[in-house]
Amino acid sequence: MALNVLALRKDFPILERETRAGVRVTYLDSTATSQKPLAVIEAMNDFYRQSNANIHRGVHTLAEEATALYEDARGKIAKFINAASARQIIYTRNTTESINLVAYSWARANLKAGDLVVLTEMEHHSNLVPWHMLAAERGIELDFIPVTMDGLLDLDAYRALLKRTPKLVAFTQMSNVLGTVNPAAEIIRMAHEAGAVTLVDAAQSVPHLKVDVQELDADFLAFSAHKMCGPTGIGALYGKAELLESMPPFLGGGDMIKEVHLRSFRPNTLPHKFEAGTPAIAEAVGFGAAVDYLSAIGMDNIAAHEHEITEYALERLEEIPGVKVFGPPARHKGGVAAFTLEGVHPHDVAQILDKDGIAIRAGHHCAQPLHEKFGIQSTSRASFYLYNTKAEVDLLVNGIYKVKEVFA
Ligand code: 7TS
Repeated sequence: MALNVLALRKDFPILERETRAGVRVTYLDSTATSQKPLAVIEAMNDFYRQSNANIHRGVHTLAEEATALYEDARGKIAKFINAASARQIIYTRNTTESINLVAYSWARANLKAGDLVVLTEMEHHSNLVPWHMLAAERGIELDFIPVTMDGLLDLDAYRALLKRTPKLVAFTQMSNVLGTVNPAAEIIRMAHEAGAVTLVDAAQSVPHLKVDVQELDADFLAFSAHKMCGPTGIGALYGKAELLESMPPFLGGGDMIKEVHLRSFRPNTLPHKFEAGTPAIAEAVGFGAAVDYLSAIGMDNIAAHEHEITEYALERLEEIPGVKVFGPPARHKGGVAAFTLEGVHPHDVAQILDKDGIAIRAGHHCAQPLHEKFGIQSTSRASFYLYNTKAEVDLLVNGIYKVKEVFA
């Protein structure tokens, strides 16, 4: 079913906004964060107007209501990624915190000096730096699945890395720069055959593709609400129950305990063991509303729409003399187009486009090693979501021609 994009755009009040007089925003930066539909804004607003109280610690009506809303949202998120149980969804602040939770809790309990962790060359800094920190602290070794010049993972090189029996394979399901959608199920199957645990950075996949954690057989999977029409300040870590149960707590404090004495404590059961302190309650409610919103539209419909826009965008961008788009062809790719324009700094491209209300990002997009691999410092990046149209791609392309005129 084709999306009725013009109708659903009305769900996003910010898309009506003018960034300067008479210039309506063309938002092409959803890879950084998505816009939020009214359903999410109103769910959070209603929570504060109607049900606000702290959770898990009151018997009064508001506390019970707030707890139920917080836990209902967890159930929705579990169902959205087909987790077997809501206990396997840990609320965190974002993907970054989810990955750090695995690095601090699972990895510190299970990895020792000399153990190998396999990452890829296309990782976001949030799936690199926690492992650098552990390497410095513990002496674990890191190695990387190379990225080919076409922007794909080199699976033969991966096969060779697996012979060194890594303990963990942690990789992004979709690159935030190249847009590459990696063959996650295959990567996980190969890791398991070699005896490794897997961690999927799903920050860019869960918002855009149907992700089924049981079908993938992922051990851990991390994502953020803010990239999937939900609020900032909340994300999730999915984990296999036996792994999460065997792991020590991450942060200590209220809510994550069963009992506390002056000299000891007993941790709580899942998922509370990993949720210390008052969490982001209204944000959890907003996260649940975002999942409802995306589910009602259908992830397959969203993915098909984005594919159509991306195919069109790549075709139009590649027509522009001096433009080089990075990453694989559209069939291997989500809605991301990172590019360079010959003779013009990526920041200048973004700044000039902003004058026409076109919002794209420029920089290394927190994937500096990937840019180094391609011998560049930065790119301009347009990214697409369910609310973007081909007309917006045309605005982008016309804008780039204007940039060329400025620098001619
Ligand atoms: N992993 C990937 C693949 C990402 O794209 C991002 C954010 C993260 C992890 C971290 O997510 P966070 O919610 O914890 O910040 N990516 C981007 C981006 O491309 N531009 O801004 C943020």
